[in-house]
Amino acid sequence: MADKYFTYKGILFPRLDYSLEALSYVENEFQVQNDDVFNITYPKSGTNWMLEILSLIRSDGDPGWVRSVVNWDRAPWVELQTGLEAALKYPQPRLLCSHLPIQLFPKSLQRSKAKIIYTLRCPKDILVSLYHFSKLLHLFKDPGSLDSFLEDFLSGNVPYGSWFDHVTGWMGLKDNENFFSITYEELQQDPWGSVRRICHFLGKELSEEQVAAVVENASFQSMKGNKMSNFSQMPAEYMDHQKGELLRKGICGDWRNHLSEAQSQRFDTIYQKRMQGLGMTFPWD
Ligand code: PPS
Repeated sequence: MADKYFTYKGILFPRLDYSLEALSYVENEFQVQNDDVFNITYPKSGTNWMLEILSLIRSDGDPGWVRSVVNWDRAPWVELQTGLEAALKYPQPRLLCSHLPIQLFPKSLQRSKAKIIYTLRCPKDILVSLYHFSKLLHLFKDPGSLDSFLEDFLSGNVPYGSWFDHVTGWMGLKDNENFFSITYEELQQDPWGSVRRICHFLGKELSEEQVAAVVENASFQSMKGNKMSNFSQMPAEYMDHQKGELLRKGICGDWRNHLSEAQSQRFDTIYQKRMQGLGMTFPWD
């Protein structure tokens, strides 16, 4: 663990492309602008799907931008060293991504009218997705057995910390008019309605044809076939392309194919304990 990760304020981060200096700069000095749009997620919640949807909304459904510019340049991750450099050079209005828990997010958010889109996903599906991705992404430690990874996940002993803390922290903003939350499950169930709701939040109305173009060009198959969106351009230093892909299955409920009854029950016990105070229900409850 010690070799691949370091700790910043109690949260694990990969050493590759992250640093204490960049994280501290992002938290304390990065200036959020009123016209920034942030795509915020806990890892494996549908970040890249939402990035694609937001890119396509910005280009009125025209796929030209998503087919010509790689996704991490369209919406850089501010906490990555390379992403921070790109974010600082990005012309306004910026489209940015982050997996940061709220307590490490730029403090300047409090003084801004920036829009936050927070995407959530069934945490058991996140666990499974993260387990597979950890085997190919060199930034992450090999996950070991699913049993031990389950315990790491439940205790927040994974990069970006606890899913429970992340969701509890960000959902604390749910009554803020500049905050919009949506689930991966809603995107799957009603992509057209979801895109319309996102457009409405952004104050950008698209025609029915444009909404359909956003949905079509952000579909799993379209993204899988788009080298600007499927991470195939990611250098081998970061990812072992022989071992798998970012766009793995793209379905809801894959955890049922991986977790044993005992593992699922163990998850449920912790989930109920950690989520009962939030007073919210989700599609996977
Ligand atoms: S990351 O690495 O944290 O930024 O990953 P993230 O993009 O958040 O999540 C990756 C999972 O999202 C799935 N995905 C999609 N599902 C449906 N439709 C579309 N268009 C789509 N794009 C990405 C991707 O397949 C990962 O989920 P799993 O369950 O591993 O397949």
